[in-house]
Amino acid sequence: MTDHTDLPLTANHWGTYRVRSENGRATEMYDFECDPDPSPIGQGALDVQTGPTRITEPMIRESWLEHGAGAHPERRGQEPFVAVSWDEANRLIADDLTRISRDHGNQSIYAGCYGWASAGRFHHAPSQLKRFLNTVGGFTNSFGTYSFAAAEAMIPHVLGSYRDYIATATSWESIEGNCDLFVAFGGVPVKNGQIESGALGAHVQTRGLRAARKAGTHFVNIGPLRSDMMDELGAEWLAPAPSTDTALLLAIAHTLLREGLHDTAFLETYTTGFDKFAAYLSGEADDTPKSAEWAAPICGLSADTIKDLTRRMASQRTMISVAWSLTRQDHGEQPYWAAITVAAMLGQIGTAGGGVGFGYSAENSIGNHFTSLTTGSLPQGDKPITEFIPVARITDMLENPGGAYQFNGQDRTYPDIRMIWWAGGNPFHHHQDLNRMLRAWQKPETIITNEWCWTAMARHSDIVLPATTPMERTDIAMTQRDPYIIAMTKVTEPPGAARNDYDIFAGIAAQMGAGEAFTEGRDEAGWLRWIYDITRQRAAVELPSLDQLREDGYFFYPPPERPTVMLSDFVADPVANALKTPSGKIEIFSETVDSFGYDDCPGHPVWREPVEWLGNATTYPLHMISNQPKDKLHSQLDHGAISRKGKIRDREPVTIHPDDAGARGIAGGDIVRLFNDRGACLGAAILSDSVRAGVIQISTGAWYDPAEPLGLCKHGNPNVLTLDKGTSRLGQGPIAHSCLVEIERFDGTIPEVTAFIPPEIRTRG
Ligand SMILES: Nc1nc2c(c(=O)[nH]1)N[C@H]1C(S)=C(S)[C@@H](COP(=O)(O)OP(=O)(O)OC[C@H]3O[C@@H](n4cnc5c(=O)[nH]c(N)nc54)[C@H](O)[C@@H]3O)O[C@H]1N2
Ligand SMILES: Nc1nc2c(c(=O)[nH]1)N[C@H]1C(S)=C(S)[C@@H](COP(=O)(O)OP(=O)(O)OC[C@H]3O[C@@H](n4cnc5c(=O)[nH]c(N)nc54)[C@H](O)[C@@H]3O)O[C@H]1N2
Ligand SMILES: [Mo]
Repeated sequence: MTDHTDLPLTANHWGTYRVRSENGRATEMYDFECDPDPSPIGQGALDVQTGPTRITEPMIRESWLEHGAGAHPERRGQEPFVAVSWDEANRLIADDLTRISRDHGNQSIYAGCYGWASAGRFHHAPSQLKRFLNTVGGFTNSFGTYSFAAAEAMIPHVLGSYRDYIATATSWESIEGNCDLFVAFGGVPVKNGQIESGALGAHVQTRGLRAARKAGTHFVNIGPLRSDMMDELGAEWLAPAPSTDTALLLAIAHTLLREGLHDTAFLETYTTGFDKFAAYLSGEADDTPKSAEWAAPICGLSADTIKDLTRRMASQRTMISVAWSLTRQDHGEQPYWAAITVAAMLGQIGTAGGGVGFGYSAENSIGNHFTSLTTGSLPQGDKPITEFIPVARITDMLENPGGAYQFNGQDRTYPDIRMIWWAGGNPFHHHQDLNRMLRAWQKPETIITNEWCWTAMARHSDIVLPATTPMERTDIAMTQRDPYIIAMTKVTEPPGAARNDYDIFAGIAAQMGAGEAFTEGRDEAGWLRWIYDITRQRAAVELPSLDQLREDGYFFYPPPERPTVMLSDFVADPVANALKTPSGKIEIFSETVDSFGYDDCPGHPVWREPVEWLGNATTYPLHMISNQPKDKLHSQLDHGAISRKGKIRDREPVTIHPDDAGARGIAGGDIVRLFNDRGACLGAAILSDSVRAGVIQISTGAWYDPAEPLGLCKHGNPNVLTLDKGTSRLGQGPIAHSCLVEIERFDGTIPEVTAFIPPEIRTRG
């Protein structure tokens, strides 16, 4: 193997790479020498650094420029843009911000700005935007993530924190040789473990899985896709109907209770409220015992299968993994609460290889062995405004200014939004029911986006500010959940007038007389030093100087000597290490949650029928799973070579069970139309029995590509079909995975995919 260790490093959420550049352009990327299992996703970045999809000048939508803010909002996404200078863009933005702030107050500016942006501690676009707006009066923020909003609201009531237990998942080293039975709801999808938010040095998921298997762990993959578990693990596959995991977990709990297989000593010492939950399980509370016989028709598994699995879980060291996807379904709070409860009944929480884990391989850190390091970051400044919405309630907010809603025990009202500003995210990728969102999109007077490429979000904005990519800037990649600290090097020049997000905001701040407040007199180098110094002060071992880090390229932050076991401190001493819950214990019944009085999320785990699932499927008989793509991160690099290679006839592949395809006359490679009352999209059929009958799978990430008739995406973005509704009043999380559709062969003239052709751009003569 050729040695490329003399080349500079760059990093992104999918890994670290060495980059060769010629004449100021990146030409070649090589896998990082410390990574035993590098991801190909990064290679997709090379061919799109320049070219037609790249935005190289500030752009303003024609009507907005000619007639001012609020002009013809219905033309967003259809009208040409006019290229302008930075001076003009800065002046127009400064004037409009001043106007909106004066006339409507800064809470009318929505900059919740959810999105993954790029790795690099300083050039993190959403942090830059939020800091900037805080220096000029503030904005309405968002709370939580699309990844697991339901758990972020729910689990603090149960375990005292959710994030703490994401960061301390029992590591693969503890599972290897200790875990007999690994029961994975949603599998252990190594396609997802390619990613770590904020970058990673070494991919460890396949190695961890293989080591566990070799040491004797038996894997059970519970979910709609056989491919959620590597074939070589020889996993048993159980495929309940999607969105019914809670019923299955309740039946496991019921069986444990009825057969006396539960650990009463553990429940007594470490939990509270089991009696109330037991009354629900046994049917004492509502006349419905949550038995295996009860769950069998709901899940589509036999009662014997459920009981057999339960007995095996009780007789061996068992790890329960619950994929993050389980939170992105209707009542997504429940599967997590129920899984923690079952793990508590098994009494193995805190033991090596036993207990519960939140989403093994959802990202590379889950199961990785590392010491948490709270790194420095760009300060967001004082917050003049504390208004927020739960992140996935954006359309509700736009439709309903002043409208009342509930969230995690709070009675709240939606602000009246006049301006939206996004940097580092793409709601046309991430949000549900895009046709509904598009209608609401007409509400704001001004929509501004910082982007480097012509995503649907950029196209549907009034003002587009051209940003840089990681290879075009100097930074430090480091995160709390990966042991590698990477010195990112600028290896190429930004094209045209593209600027770092930092410089974009510094320019507008200067225009508004807030330049000094935003920059504090620091440039990129100054902030990097500032952020790194703070990180060094917080580190448990001496970190190299910044100059030394740059010379070495990276630093490996030593992991703890002993493998991590989640909640082992609490189990060793539940008094000294009490949880941050009201009782200090695991709350199987939560007085707090009960006091909210929500019937869609009462005081203990419950089964509530999802709004859409196979159990109520009539007009639209198929359950659509729109999971994470294996060849990109969300919509990022969909225009790059790696993602485009995965498409069939330019469309996103749709996996269908051969029986479902046969019944509809669909053959492999056919262009198909997926539809329901909310919208439709095209895709290309793959027939496979690795998907459960009655379920179709289409990954997210195809750039939204609307066509006439309105409501159709030509390319395959599943979010034209998904339902936009909160998980419950507690979490208000997104429910993308609870969605019914129908599918048919598309026999019409197949429209060209135009998502990668930029909008019309006019230059002023
Ligand atoms: N149907 C369905 N929908 C889903 C999901 C699902 O499972 N099913 N999953 C959900 C989940 S878990 C998530 S996390 C979301 C993800 O949703 P997002 O995080 O919004 O998706 P990304 O495509 O990562 O968007 C990041 C954007 O930032 C831009 N960007 C990158 N670097 C920079 C930079 O330095 N500066 C600027 N200005 N821009 C930059 C990229 O070009 C990209 O357009 O999607 C959610 N949506
Ligand atoms: N390559 C790649 N990796 C990624 C990402 C990416 O975009 N690309 N995104 C990252 C992000 S932001 C996140 S949040 C994580 C998300 O991690 P996850 O939430 O785990 O991701 P998904 O791929 O949506 O879901 C995993 C599997 O859960 C199964 N599943 C869906 N619904 C159900 C259900 O009701 N019951 C059961 N038992 N199983 C179900 C599906 O078969 C699916 O393949 O992935 C991260 N990793
Ligand atoms: Mo996510």
